[in-house]
Amino acid sequence: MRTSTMSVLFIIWMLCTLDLSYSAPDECQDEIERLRTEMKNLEVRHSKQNQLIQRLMNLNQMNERSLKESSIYDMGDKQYMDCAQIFKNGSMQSGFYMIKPLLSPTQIRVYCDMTEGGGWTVFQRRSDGNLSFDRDWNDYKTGFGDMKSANGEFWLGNDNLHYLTSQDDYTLRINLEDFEGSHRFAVYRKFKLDNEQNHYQLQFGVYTGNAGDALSGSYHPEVQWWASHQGMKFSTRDRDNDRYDRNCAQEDKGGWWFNRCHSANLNGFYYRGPYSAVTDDGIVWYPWHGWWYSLKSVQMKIRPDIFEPNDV
Ligand SMILES: [Ca+2]
Repeated sequence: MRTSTMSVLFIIWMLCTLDLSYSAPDECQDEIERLRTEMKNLEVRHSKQNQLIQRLMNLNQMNERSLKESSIYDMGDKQYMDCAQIFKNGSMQSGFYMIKPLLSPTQIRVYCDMTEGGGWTVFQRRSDGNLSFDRDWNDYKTGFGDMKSANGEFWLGNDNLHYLTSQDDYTLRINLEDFEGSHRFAVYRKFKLDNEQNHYQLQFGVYTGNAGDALSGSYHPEVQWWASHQGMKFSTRDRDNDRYDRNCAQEDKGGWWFNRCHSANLNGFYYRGPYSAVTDDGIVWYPWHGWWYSLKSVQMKIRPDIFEPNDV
């Protein structure tokens, strides 16, 4: 379109110069101006159309990705004990899968995160504050939340976490994001939950990462006696197993392995960044942003300590 307009412009200019057909120079000049304007308009339209095409292509890619990640994959009759086994079997797409941990009486639906090396069974996600995590013992026992959307918020359930972590040594990875777009992570080896009779008591091993070691409180040895979550029992607003004379879960608005009370409260109330409240009840990871900053998103996931994707 542009080339043909330019060609016409050139021909008219030649005719004007040679004065073969246009007797009046003004008419000739007018025609050149008109064509120049038309050419500019066409260029603007062309550029706008290109931008629109690019936006549509981006949107299409996003939709495809979101659809894939919220897909529920049917693995047939074969049973898998976790997402690591599914990954090793060749399924490398993140999404929902059915697994059956050895001790579990039934199959359970889990979100498998096949990024960051793959094979992660996700057991907690906070992403937008749509879901309240201020829930009772039974909800935390069985699990709750959105197990259909790619970015839904949920808790997989303490029974399921117990089943999963008693069949192997598992590594816990916690991914954190703040409202300024920064990302940090914390990794703990040998993450394990005891059973309900023992109040889902928490155990974990060595820390690595760049978010700070909130779970053990090693960032500040003097606070460990009241802030460490090592060996703590799980508490909810209706089941107080903490070491505090009042009820941490009630005051801090979520179920967790409270001490007196915490330096990590990832099931806390969804504020947006800095907050003020009676207690430090936000989504807190103390060594990174302190007690008075509530994080934007959290993902907690596990994978066997020894994970070699090629070892099928
Ligand atoms: Ca108490």
